[in-house]
Amino acid sequence: MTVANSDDRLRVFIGDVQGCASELEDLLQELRYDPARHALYFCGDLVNRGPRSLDALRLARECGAGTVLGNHDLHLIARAAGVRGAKKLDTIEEILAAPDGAELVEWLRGRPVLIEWPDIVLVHAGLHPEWTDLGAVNRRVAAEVDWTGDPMTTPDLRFATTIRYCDPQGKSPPRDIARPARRATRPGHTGPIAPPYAPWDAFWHGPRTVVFGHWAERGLVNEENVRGLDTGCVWGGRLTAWIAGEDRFVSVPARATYQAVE
Ligand SMILES: [Mn+2]
Repeated sequence: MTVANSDDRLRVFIGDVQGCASELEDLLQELRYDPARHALYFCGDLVNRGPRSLDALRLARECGAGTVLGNHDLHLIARAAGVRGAKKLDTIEEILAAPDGAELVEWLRGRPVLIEWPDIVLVHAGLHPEWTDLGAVNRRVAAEVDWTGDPMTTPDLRFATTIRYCDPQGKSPPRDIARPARRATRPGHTGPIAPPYAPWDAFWHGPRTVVFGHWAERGLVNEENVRGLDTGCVWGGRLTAWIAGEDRFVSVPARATYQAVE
């Protein structure tokens, strides 16, 4: 979906919440969030692994926030549809059991893969190097995805919500280097990777700025035409916002380490 410029509010983009609703409340306070002045946009993965996924989902929806789908959101949708079982670290049972759970999942299912403006593109994980017409990607996904099955079988949806490294044709590297061991990476390091593979954004040359999440191991990314906002709150890091109009980051620390770094 393309958002018109008729909204004068400051666009505030928020990284992967993953059920860290307390930190989201802290961040909104730190931002002095005012719905009349700020339009909120989430990078996806509102839920899972953290302690308050139900509250995070409710809060995002109540704020009227723009949100793109993340892999954990898709996991919740697939579990609600009964086509996937629980994973060991899942913390989304409270949503499935909540009186408004079905409604919240329905809301999530209506979120796009990409949100674009004349100057910014929002996506959970990354953009395929060969995508030129991003509106067409949203339309293709909407036409192809079967919500009664596993949405991850839709190739464009899978790419946009999971990619880290790829080659210039968008091909992923072998699995063993796609996701290097967590201990092998530090913030600012992108792991053992060799050409032709590179972080997907190596193939993005602007002019629009892409805002994304998903890559906590990489940490904050502040490069030309790219802003990466997953600073690993659920792992005991921080929850980060980027105020686009001021090109400024605001973040708050995690109140706890909710998931241990392996
Ligand atoms: Mn993710």
